[in-house]
Parts: sequence; structure tokens; C-alpha cells
Amino acid sequence: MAPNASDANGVLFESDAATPDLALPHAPVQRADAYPRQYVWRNILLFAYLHLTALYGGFLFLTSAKWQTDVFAYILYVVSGLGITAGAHRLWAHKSYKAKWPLRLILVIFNTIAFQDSAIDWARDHRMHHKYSETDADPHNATRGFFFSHIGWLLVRKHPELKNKGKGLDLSDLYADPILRFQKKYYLLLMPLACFVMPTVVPVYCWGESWSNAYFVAAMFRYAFILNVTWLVNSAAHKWGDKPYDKAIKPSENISVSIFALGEGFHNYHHTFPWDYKTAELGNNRLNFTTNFINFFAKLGWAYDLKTVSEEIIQQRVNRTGDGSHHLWGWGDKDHDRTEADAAIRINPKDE
Ligand code: ST9
Ligand code: ZN
Ligand code: ZN
Repeated sequence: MAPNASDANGVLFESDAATPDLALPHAPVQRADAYPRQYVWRNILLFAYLHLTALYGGFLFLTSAKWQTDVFAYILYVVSGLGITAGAHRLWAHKSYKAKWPLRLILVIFNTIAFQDSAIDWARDHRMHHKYSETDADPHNATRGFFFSHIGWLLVRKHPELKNKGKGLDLSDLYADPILRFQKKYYLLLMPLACFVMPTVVPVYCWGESWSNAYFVAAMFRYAFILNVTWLVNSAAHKWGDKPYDKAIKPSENISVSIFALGEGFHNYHHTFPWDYKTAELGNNRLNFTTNFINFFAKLGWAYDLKTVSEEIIQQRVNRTGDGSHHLWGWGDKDHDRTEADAAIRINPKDE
């Protein structure tokens, strides 16, 4: 079922679009009411503990861990990151491509190392984030400020509006996948093994690392690091950057976030065309590690039905709702506005 409620604030799938350039018929509205916060003290204490141990882990990463442990932590960051970007995000939340079961299995293992809750729950929250973007029904509503959209939303009970509107969400595609059902059913067993036990045990038994370096560096520091990178997409990339595709929304093109988030910081594009498997316009692949990962599996035939938006539609949308910052490669770019080009000051011009 396509989310087509009249109060939806953003498109989720291509089928929701109601204009030729793939937008909703009305402009998006931001909204946040002042509702009483119900603090979840268990989460506040656990996140405080995580960040304190991660700071110590960051210190050990630089000073006393073996180089193999540092490389291992980096590899875990990349693979667990792909479990979020290529898995929970582009495959499961947005259905922007399809994957055969071996790739889905790899991605679910990567996703469990990332511990951002089961892929089904992640995709459920994320569909709300796009469909009711920057309203009370958006889990990390960025109009509530940087802190709330970064981590604060995980420290309080969810807004009743989110739970109400969430009832209308169709998740049947997610529950139809036995791999996702298995992950959700056994999450409380699989997640601690994948996110904390395995990253601690491997360095100790494979290259003789100390228990403390292994735990603080490969488990806690690596986990907190990737969490904060992910949260930056919700906070920084909803605040800072250009809006070449839709200037009426907060999500922005944030290159710095993209570098750390494996290509997920082109957020103005992504909220404008969320079902594009690249989450960015062509030409940005250098910073889009996840797109290259999906392209690689597409060559193997394990990823297929990759969806993307045509240049014409992108251009229409840029012209109608963009903030004018859409990139030009330079003079003569076919996208260069004619009036602006004609009015340019040219010194010693000579057209060949
Ligand atoms: C974490 C997730 O950090 C991070 C996600 C970030 C997303 C980023 C997106 C950006 C784009 C992608 C870029 C990726 C870049 C990656 C880069 C990598 C290098 N719809 O939740 P509950 C209903 S997780 C419909 O308990 P509370 C439902 O009935 C960190 N219904 O609400 C549900 O029952 P059930 C680790 C919904 O009690 C019931 O409400 N995890 C929806 O208010 C209760 O749900 C944690 O720390 C919905 N969306 O508690 C756990 N939501 O589930 C954190 C709820 O049975 N979470 N319902 O169906 C919690 O502790 C709690 O959720 C809470 C709220 C305290 C925050
Ligand atoms: Zn967003
Ligand atoms: Zn998304």
C-alpha cells in the first residue's frame, strides 16, 4: 500500500508522487508542538556509559592498541555502516533496489554488527521520517533542534502523533522476508554477539590483543563512532548545506557528512527522490561508497532492479523548487541558465 495520506509531508516511494517532477501537490510544512518530554533514564545512562567508554577507546586507538586492532575497528565501521546504508536504508526502508538472498544475508549480518535496532524497526522509523518529515510524526524531527535530531530522540518516549500515524504504515514487504523476521525474532541474542562479543574476542584470539584494548577500541569506540556518524545525517545534514533540489525542506547537501557516512550526506537530493538507489545525483559516486558497493553486486547479479531518477526530471525539479545552487561544471554546462549566461561579464570575448 502506498502511503498516500493527504497530510503526508514528503514522498516515500515513486508511486506517492503527484506532480510530473515527482513531488507532492502541496509544499512541505514543518511542525513541532511543545509536548511534555518523558525521559527514558535507562537510555540516558546507557548512552552516557557508551560515550565515556568510547572516549577512552578513542584514546587507546591512538596510543596503545595494536595496529591490527585499529584496522579491524575500521573494517567493522565500514561493514556495519554498509549494513545500515546499503541494507536498512536503501534496500529495506526505501526499496530502491532488490537483492537476492545471499546479499540480503550478508547485509543483515553487517546490520546486526551496527546495532541500530532490527532492520524492520529501523525501516519503520525511517519511512515515518520521510513520509512525515519534520513534523511531530517524524521520529527525529529536526525542527526540535540539533540535539533532539542527533541523539535526544532516543532519550525520550516517542510523540503520540508518530505512534498514531505509524499505524497506517505498510510494512508487509519487510515482514515477508524470512531473513528480516529471523533477525527481529532473535535480535536480543544476535545483536550483543555481533556488536560487542565478536569485536572483543577476535582481536584477543587472532593477534593477541589485550581484553581491554579489544573491548574499548573495536567494540565501544567503533560502535559510538558509527552511531554518531549516522546521527549526523539527521542533525547536521538537516541543518547545513545547499538545497539544489528543494529549498522548502531542511535536508541539505552536506559533503563532510557524506564522506563519513559512506555517501549518505546528499540529503536534499535524498529527501526529494528517496527511492533513488544512489541517494545522490550521478557524478557524486566518488564520495558514495555505498553506491559503488551496490553497483559491484549488480555486476554479480545479486543486486537488481536498481531505481534512479532521469536527468530530465531532476532538472525540472531543480528549476521549479531548487535554491539555485545546483552544480555546474563550468561555462558551457548545458544546465547553465541562459539569462545568467547572457548577462555574464566576459573580458576579451571570442566565440569559436
Ligand atoms: C539508533 C538508530 O541509533 C539510528 C537511526 C538513525 C536513522 C538515520 C537516518 C539517516 C539516513 C540514513 C543514513 C545512514 C548513514 C549511516 C552511516 C554509516 C557509516 N511506526 O520505539 P517504542 C509504536 S538505535 C509505527 O518502544 P517508546 C509501536 O506500536 C541505537 N509505530 O516507543 C511500538 O511497539 P512495537 C540503539 C511505531 O516507548 C510502540 O509504539 N538502540 C513506530 O516511545 C513502542 O515503540 C537504542 O538505543 C513507528 N515508527 O520508546 C534503542 N514507532 O515496537 C532506542 C513506535 O512492539 N530506542 N511505534 O511495534 C528506544 O529505547 C525507544 O524506541 C525510545 C522510544 C525510548 C526511543
Ligand atoms: Zn533525513
Ligand atoms: Zn532515507
